[in-house]
Parts: sequence; structure tokens; C-alpha cells
Amino acid sequence: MPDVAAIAGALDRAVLERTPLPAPFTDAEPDLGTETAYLVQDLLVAKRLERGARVVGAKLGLTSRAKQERMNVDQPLYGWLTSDMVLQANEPVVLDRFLHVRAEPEIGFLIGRPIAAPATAATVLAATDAVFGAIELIDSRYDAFKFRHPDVIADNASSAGLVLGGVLKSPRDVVDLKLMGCVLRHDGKVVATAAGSAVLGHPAESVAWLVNQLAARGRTLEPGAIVLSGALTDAVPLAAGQTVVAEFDGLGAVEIHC
Ligand code: OOG
Ligand code: MG
Repeated sequence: MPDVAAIAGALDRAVLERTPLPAPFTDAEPDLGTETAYLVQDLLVAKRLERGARVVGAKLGLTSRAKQERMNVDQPLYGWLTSDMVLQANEPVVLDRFLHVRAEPEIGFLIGRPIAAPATAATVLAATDAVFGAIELIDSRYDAFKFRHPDVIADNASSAGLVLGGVLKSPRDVVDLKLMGCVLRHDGKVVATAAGSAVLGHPAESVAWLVNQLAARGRTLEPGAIVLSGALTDAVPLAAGQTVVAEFDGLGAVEIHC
């Protein structure tokens, strides 16, 4: 039987000491399953809350084929975003606060009203006050980002940071999100392009999946929550002096500097 508290403690220490764990837990604990992993995640997030952070929303992960293929995991997952992860626009990404941080472009949702389960893309859009472009910073607590699905759930879906774009628009005032274009530049060079449909066919579908997963565990999204719907492209590893810009159709550009 996996020791939920011990796993959460080891993941939290990896964050605080900026030292990756040498191996994923499933190497030694092949019976670490999805439900147990979400229990670990809850304990891990609770440690951030004990240190004064608050939950600002949730994120989806591994919702695009680009990400699933890269990470060798074939199912989505979710995690929680906390206030201590939010970077202000223009705030530099201080690399030694992280282990081996990567940046990825995402379409964000500002949830305005409760969403009942079973949710659909349509009910998500009806409850959404605004959408925005974002860059998520992911930082696996496992060496070389090597994990299986339960390990990365336990690690709060590699959550580490987020930069929110400054243009918020009602979903009615932007192009259909499945067609929303995104261009990712790394030091000025285009490294990936994608449309919103890269994320489970439609980014709102991804948020609906989250709502339904949460409902199965007796949880909900609070009005005011932000949701990152999952990376549209593969993530970019960051090094000192580098810049990443994610540009979205109608939602402007989000930029980070290291
Ligand atoms: C897991 C987190 C994936 C996304 O948007 O797909 C994620 C990882 O790649 O380490 O945040
Ligand atoms: Mg992500």
C-alpha cells in the first residue's frame, strides 16, 4: 500500500530543495493508482496552502497529442494552481527557483458561474466570463521529467508557475476556440504553431472534462477560478537570458524572460 503522506512529503521537499527525485514512485510502487495519486496531490497542495498560498484555479495537463507523445503518457490529468505560482507580466523567471522549468502556451478560462456536472463544452462556455492567453511554467519534481500518469498526478501535474495574458475577452468575442491560432517563439524563432483544437478537440471540452472529473471526487470549480486548459504545443526548456513569446489570435502576446 503506497504511503500517501510520505510521497507528498518527498515531492514537497523536492520543490523546497530544488532537487529532482531520482525515480518515479511507480518504479517501486506499481500499484500506485489514479485515486491514490489524487490523494497525494491534495496533501501536496495543502502544504502550499499551509505556507500561505491560496488556490486560484486549476489546470489540465496532457490534453494535446504533442504533450502526450512527448511525455509518453496517453491520458489527461489535472492539478491545482496556487497564488504563489503566479508571475506578474514582465516579472523575470528566476531559474534557480525551479528545478528544470519549461514553458508552454495555453488558453485560459475565467470561470464566472458554477458549472454543473455532467458538463459539456457548451455549458463551460456559457459559464465563462473571459478567455485569455497564458504561458504555463511546468517543473517536474522527477529527474528528466520521467514519470507515469499516477506520478505526475501526485506531483500536482508538474505545476510551477503561470503568466496570464493581459487581454481578457468573452468567448463570444473571439474566434471559435477550436480554431484559435497560437504561435510560440523562443528567442525570436518560431518553434511551434497550433490551433485550439489541439486540446481535446476544443479547449472548452478540456474544461468540461475537468468539471466532470472533479464532480466524481465531490469537488467543484469556484466562480472566479482560472483554468488553464492544457498546452497546445510541446513545452520549451528555459535557460538564462532566453525569451519565450506565445501569441494568440485576438488575445495578444504573452511574454516571459529568464
Ligand atoms: C505534465 C504537465 C502537462 C500540459 O499542459 O500538458 C501540462 C508535464 O508535462 O510535466 O501541464
Ligand atoms: Mg500545462
